[in-house]
Amino acid sequence: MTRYLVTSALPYANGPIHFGHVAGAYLPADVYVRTLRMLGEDVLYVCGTDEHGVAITINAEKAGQEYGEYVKHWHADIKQTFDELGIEFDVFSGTSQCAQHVETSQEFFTQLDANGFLEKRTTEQLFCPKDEMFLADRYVVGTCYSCGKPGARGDECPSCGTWIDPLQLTEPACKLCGTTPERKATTHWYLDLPKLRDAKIGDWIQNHEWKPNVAAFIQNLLDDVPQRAITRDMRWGVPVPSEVSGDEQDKVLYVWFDAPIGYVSFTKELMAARGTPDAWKDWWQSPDTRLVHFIGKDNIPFHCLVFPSMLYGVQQDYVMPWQVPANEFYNLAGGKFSTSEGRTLDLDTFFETYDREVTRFYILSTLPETADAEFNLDNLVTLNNAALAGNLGNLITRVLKFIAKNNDNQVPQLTEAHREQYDTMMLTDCGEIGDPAEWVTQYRFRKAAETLIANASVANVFMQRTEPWALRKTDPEAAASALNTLCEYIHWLARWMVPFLPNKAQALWEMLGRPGKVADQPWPGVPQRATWRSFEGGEALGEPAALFPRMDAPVAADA
Ligand code: B3M
Ligand code: ZN
Repeated sequence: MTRYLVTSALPYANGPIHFGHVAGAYLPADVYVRTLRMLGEDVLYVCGTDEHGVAITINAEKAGQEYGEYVKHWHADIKQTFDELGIEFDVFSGTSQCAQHVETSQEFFTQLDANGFLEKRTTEQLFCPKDEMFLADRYVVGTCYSCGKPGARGDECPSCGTWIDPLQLTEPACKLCGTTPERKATTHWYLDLPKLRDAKIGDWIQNHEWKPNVAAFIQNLLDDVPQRAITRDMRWGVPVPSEVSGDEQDKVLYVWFDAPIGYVSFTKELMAARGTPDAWKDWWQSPDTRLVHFIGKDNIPFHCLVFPSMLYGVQQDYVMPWQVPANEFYNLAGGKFSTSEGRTLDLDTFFETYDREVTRFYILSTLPETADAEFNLDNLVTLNNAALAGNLGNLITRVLKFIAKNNDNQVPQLTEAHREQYDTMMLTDCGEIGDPAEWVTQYRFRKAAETLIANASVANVFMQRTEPWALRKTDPEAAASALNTLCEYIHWLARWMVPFLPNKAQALWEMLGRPGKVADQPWPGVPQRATWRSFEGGEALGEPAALFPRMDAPVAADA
């Protein structure tokens, strides 16, 4: 049994989550976690909202809300969407709410400082004389010095992605009042990334095996690593520890410094709630842990360079990331999903019409694993009607309804004389049966979903070849044996479905008359002739129902 510590990027508590986020970092992680659990691995899945930073304070101010109240609202909204999509964490906390977060973040700061990886410097920063505040990050806007486009912010240029030095912006302005800022001296702490690179992280990054699209990104990351300021002049955030800040009370840790530490503090919170407060160390400070960060590609520098540097720099035996399965972007009909630009779907209305698990399966089938991909409602309907209703659902409904009607809803008998013939037909002759888990563990979720459907096709071929409803009239024993074989195979499908369609899998499990939770079953792998059967015949089945109703083509207004 291997220990897997799985995280998904902490969503900002700054607006609703959309399918772009879901496809990037959450759904794949949930499928991965569910699969590993059935494979018998020891898994912890940690997430929560990212609640600090200037993007949040600006929007809370606009909404006229207290920061704490604002982030709690979005925390609950985001959590609800995850619940609706069946994305289940062991802990879903928040960086301003977790009781362990301030202390843990301050400890990282203090240790990095003690180990010589922080540098304190007084420099000039942009200050708005009207609002009487330093303009951290997004509080300043201007023209990008790299691509020349307007709309660059003090942290990043949205047009070209450059990390911005606000002092170099052309025509800087205060985001709040438009005033041209002045320069004023202030003291900040910088994470010495060049030093950390030379001490260890550079070699580690270069020798580590990354997912191919991540490896391509990483090549450029090391050449030009700057020191990064990790403190800000503002009040919302984790305060800079008072031993170092002295009388400077208005400084907090930069949101990107404290956010990844959330993975650690949320684990501490969970273990404290379980009554084993020290158990977090078994996960974070054990060399055997496989730490896996699911993220969108824009978060690669932080998860492959900055956070590993912090984990190493505190010198407390923290584990390094094992894999960082980053996805490309998932778009909505040709453009980015964007809540601020109104390019999004209202999920409450959406889920009134579209089944949540079908949506989940569709997103998995179109994940942006190696290239950008897109959510398209017509394709969702087509996938439902062909792969789910037409293939998987058709098989299940036809077999189980037929048995309910004609065999008193009991598993038909397998006659010894037909066993070998039907084993061979189902397991060998009707098509290749693959193991979806083999793809999941390689982060190939689209392939995994395809494999599930391909496995259902095998049984559909078997059903067409044996035609039990016709065969029943000429050879009832053969027909019963064929139906028994189909029940057996559907019993495999129910377990293969769990990571992708957890609630439908459970419903199917109950239709098969099986007790308990199908998710608690061990992962079945691929059926082996000698051991694959479990129904003797005569077992009572549950009530059959259609799992995947056909959908109508979307009306234009939906799309
Ligand atoms: N809050 C999410 C984003 O960049 C950011 C991730 C933090 S992970 C530690 O969309
Ligand atoms: Zn730019």
